[in-house]
Amino acid sequence: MVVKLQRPILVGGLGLSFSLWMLDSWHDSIVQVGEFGLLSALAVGGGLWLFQQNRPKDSLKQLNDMLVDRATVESAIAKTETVINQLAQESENHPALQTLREQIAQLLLELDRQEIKVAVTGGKSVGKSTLIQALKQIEIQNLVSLEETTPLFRETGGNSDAAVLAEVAKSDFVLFLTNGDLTDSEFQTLQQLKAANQPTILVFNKQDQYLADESASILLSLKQRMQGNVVATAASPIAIKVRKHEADGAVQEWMEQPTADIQQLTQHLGEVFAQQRQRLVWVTTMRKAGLLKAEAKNWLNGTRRDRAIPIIEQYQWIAAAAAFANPVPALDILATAAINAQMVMDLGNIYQQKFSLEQAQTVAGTMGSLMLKLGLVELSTKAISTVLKSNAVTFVAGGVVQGVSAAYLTRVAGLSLVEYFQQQEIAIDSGTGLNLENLRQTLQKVFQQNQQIGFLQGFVKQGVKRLLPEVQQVEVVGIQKAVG
Ligand SMILES: Nc1nc2c(ncn2[C@@H]2O[C@H](COP(=O)(O)OP(=O)(O)O)[C@@H](O)[C@H]2O)c(=O)[nH]1
Ligand SMILES: [Mg+2]
Repeated sequence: MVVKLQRPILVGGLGLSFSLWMLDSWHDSIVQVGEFGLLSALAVGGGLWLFQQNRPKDSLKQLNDMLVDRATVESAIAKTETVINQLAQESENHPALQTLREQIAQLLLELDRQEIKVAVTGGKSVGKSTLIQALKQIEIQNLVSLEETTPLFRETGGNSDAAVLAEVAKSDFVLFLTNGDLTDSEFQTLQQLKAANQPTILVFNKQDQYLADESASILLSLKQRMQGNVVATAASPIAIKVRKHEADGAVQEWMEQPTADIQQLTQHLGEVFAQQRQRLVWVTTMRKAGLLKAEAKNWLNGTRRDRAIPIIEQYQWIAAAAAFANPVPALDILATAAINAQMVMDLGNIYQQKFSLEQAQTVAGTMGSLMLKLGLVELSTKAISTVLKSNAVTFVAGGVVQGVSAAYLTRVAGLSLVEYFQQQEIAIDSGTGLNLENLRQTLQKVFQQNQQIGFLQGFVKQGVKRLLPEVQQVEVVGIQKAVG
């Protein structure tokens, strides 16, 4: 302890950056000092104000960095409303409309919400309930509600963490509890919260379970990982044995429960809530508007997809028939039949991406050369002929490979366009500026999704049935014979 206590005295004589660096570790030693009840007795003196400045300001800073004001939130809500209105326009009686509209009305009211909602989360038994009890006893501030989530990181139930986080997303401030060094999943969850713009502070609870040195070094490493945004607490410190020696030599012993050590936390919360109450609510409302917009867009994409799939299927069989009737070398399939500019236009229409015929032809051409470059044409014709040969079909009529391949490539192209359009902002018209890199990735992804052998077998069967209905019958008869 003595060694550590010398640090503050050093600070004054060192360069600023070094002292700032020192502050972190210095803070830790103060915490320990506090534990031993010596703080007041020490000549920390003039340095103390520096220590005060080193309170975990980072969730405050984090909030200040979130450039959000009332107007920004209102405009986010308006954007969400646009998507909902678009859904109403395209699917008048959509079952989700009512709740979406109720939620958007709610968001406008939320802007003036007074009560701050704090979510207390973390793994099982980290002390969430205990901390809430302790905080309630000293009443951090009025108009604050504390809510404990179900524990994170339980092995059972795959997506239960996602459900917890969805719940947490509705709160204004998150206390994330841990009892020591962060596990990988704890760290990842904290990153997720950060990415979601959720003001959070990491609470290192049960620090009493460690020796002072240990807990100081844990706190230091937590701070390094969390850019300082950490406080240490002991919501319910272990009872300690007190021994009293009487004058007559008798010894009395009893257990004493130390009071909760949550002062760092309450001070921090006090500052955050005093300075940032309004902003906290805005940030939350902004997040909720974003989530609601995503939900509305999801529904919208769903209804659009329902209209897009039959169109793709239609073009798929047109392409199949054309390539079957007029077989060309496999690699030329694209050029002749597969990606129809008219399909690009039809799909674009569904997704409010208007193309002129000329633009659609460019898109079709671009997709064709991308598919060729990515090797998708070769891969699929090979896969399709393999499936055809291994099928019960004993002969493969000329043109079948070409026909089925054309259908398959049309499908991949159509689904890729759907996927690509889905990612676009709603209500931004013009489909001119095609993001090629994005399209390339989408094509690859969709191709891989439709590459499974099971899918290909089904697709080939369907194609054969379309192109050669009589072969299908032969095949069926053949199977029946084999069974009989
Ligand atoms: N030593 C110690 N134990 C604690 C502390 N906080 C909570 N506990 C104990 O940890 C256990 C789990 O606490 P609980 O609040 O139920 O955890 P929850 O599952 O996160 O709600 C209980 O036995 C608490 O008494 C603390 O700061 N120090
Ligand atoms: Mg609990």
